[in-house]
Amino acid sequence: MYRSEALFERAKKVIPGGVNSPVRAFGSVGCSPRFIKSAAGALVTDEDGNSYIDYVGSWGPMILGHNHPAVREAVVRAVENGLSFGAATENEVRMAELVCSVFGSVEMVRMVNSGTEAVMSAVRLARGATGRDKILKFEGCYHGHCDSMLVSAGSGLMTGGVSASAGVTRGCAKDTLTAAYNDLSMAEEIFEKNRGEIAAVIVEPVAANMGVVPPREGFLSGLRSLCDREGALLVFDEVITGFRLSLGGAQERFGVIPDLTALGKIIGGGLPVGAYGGRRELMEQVAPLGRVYQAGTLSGNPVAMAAGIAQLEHLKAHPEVYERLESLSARLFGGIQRLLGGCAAPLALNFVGSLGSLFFAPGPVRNYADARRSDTGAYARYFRHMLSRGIYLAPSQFEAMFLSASHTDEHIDATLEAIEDFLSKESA
Ligand code: HOZ
Repeated sequence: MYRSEALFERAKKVIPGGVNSPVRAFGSVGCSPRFIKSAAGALVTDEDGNSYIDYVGSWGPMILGHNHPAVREAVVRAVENGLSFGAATENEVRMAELVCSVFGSVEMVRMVNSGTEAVMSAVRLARGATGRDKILKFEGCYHGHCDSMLVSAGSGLMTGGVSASAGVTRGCAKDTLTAAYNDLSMAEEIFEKNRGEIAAVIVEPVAANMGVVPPREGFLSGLRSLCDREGALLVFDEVITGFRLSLGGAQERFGVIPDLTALGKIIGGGLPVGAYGGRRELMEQVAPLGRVYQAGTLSGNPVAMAAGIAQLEHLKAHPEVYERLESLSARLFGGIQRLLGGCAAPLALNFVGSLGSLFFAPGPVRNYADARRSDTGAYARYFRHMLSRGIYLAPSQFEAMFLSASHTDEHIDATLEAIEDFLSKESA
């Protein structure tokens, strides 16, 4: 038995499903998860010594590649000074200054420990600031696992074939309204029916948890105008897009400015960090200045701050990282597009910058209903074929492919070759 398989058997006895986050269980791709021992650059290596070209990148944060020396060295230096103080530190100030300097819409920011916490806190702040209860979210967008966001959610819920989690009270779910992604008129109708009751619209500016679904022209700016007209706040969940689609996130790339921004993953350089921020007068409503309570012993943890600062400073000092990501994206996704041109199977490719998804569905894929038409059995075959060729993709149709600055043209060409072989095998 392979070591990964043996570990999975042991894990299943003591961890629900053998994993600490559902998608990792490989449940929808028909094989058992690879247990990862180490990672460097664009490669991950499993417990059996197999190395793979990695397109998961820890689900986003490894924008520079795994174990980047600048980040690793900053962590080692920080560890020498202690692990957690539960007290204010200079690095928290540096981190906040850094985030405010790259996100034009963020004048003040609060550090938390994950994207889930960032969203949960931003939603609470939106409710506290507006005195309204309801939140509008979009089907298939995933905003972490706080109760109010587990309604029509993407990511692992889609893989598991459900759209809502058990354990969320009806009372909580009734305040979460949902519209189809990219459907501005549906959002407008919902506002009409709930006039004066919606605190905020929360959206992934590029949806990346039902596979990647870009916003239609005018969708994000339409949401901005709608929120302004209705006195609601616009919250961008940039946990995946922040610092990735450009240094200033999707809001910079698309030129639409939210009231509040939730950040996660990338901001920790690989350690558990999230953050939420926005305009000063909103953020001043957070305790201890205001009446919206949010706290955490490990928030602003010194080791996590050191990792995050190192990664963000590197990104800020090296704008060529973004040029590189765009050129890798053109090579990979342009290459896949060309392969699809010669292929009769119903496949659709969506991508924005260094994020993309190949859907085993007839295109276009513009929302949850379109994504749901995917042939997940075909994705599972594709996943296993790619894994056998040394390429590690997201173990679900409904997640993204993440490029890092450590991928090379050779990695991309090997990936394209494996995809081409898969497509010709499937059509034979
Ligand atoms: N929900 C995450 C992807 N959108 C997966 C997290 C993980 O398994 O680490």
